[in-house]
Amino acid sequence: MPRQVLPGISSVDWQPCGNFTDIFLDKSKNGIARIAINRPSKRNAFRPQTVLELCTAFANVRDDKNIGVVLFTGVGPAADGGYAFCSGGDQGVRGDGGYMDEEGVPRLNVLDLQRIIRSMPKVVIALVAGYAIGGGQVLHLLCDLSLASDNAIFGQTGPKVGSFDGGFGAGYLTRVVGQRKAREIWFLCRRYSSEEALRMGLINAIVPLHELEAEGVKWAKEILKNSPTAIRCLKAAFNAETDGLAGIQELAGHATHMFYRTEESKEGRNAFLEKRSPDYSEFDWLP
Ligand code: S0N
Repeated sequence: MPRQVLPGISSVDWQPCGNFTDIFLDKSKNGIARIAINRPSKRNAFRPQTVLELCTAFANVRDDKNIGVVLFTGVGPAADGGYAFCSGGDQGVRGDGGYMDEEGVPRLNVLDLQRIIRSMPKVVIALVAGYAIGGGQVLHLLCDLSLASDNAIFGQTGPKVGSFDGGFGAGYLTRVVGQRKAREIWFLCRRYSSEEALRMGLINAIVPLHELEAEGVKWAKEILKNSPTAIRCLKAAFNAETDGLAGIQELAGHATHMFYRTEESKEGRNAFLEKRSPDYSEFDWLP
């Protein structure tokens, strides 16, 4: 029996992977992975250990050539009935210089996680049930697509709790919802319903809570019918529009990756190994 992450019936025979304390990583046989923060009693707030495990799970999925789409979510409901995708950094372990790990080292390692989600050449779909607040709202923002249940609530608390995310959390949010709305979200720290989130372009669709995972699986299956290389390059292209040289590096890396597979590129490698001059004469200078 696959472990339950969200309410509702899932059509996927999830296989548990890895040995984690704060998260679940499950994979299906048909190209989908599911990563879930498993701290419902804390509204799925992340501590350094949670982020470390999320980085490990996302890196695992990135390196798995059988996986094309990741569903990213939070386990719910909590014992008190509350739901959250993620409520941001765990304020209980926030020290003077960051979030304290087991060794007492202050960390902001969620920034590493943000970059992994953004740059991995697979599609990440956020499934938001309940709160996506603070650093949790930023994590949801960085996913390629976002499906929210009708009970989802989005917002920032940074200026209330003495923090802010001036990276993707402000800059990329502005690209998604525009300058006026982004400033409103951060300056006023209001909460927004899924209808409001849909209207401002923060999410792709609203789904009844009990159908959220099934809808995520449906979207994943549609994506998986398409060309992995086209999707990979498109994701990098969307990132390149905002991410400067780091974004161009991603897109160019994919181009090099594809070039390696051509006869033209192989001629250069073969000539070097055979200690001769390369002969590119059969390759056209196409317009
Ligand atoms: C999520 C909220 C709205 C849920 O309210 P609700 O349903 O009424 O439940 P509660 O009773 O409030 O909560 C249930 C239990 O969960 C605990 N809890 C909830 N959120 C957190 C949290 N973030 N940290 C620790 N514990 C949490 C509650 O304490 C409660 O437990 P008990 O019953 O034991 O008391 C509501 O809970 C809420 O508003 N939560 C806080 C949201 C928040 O302010 N989050 C932090 C925002 N900041 C960040 O995320 C920082 C991000 C970051 O790391 C970063 C990244 C880049 C650059 C900078 C930073 C930076 O450090 O700022």
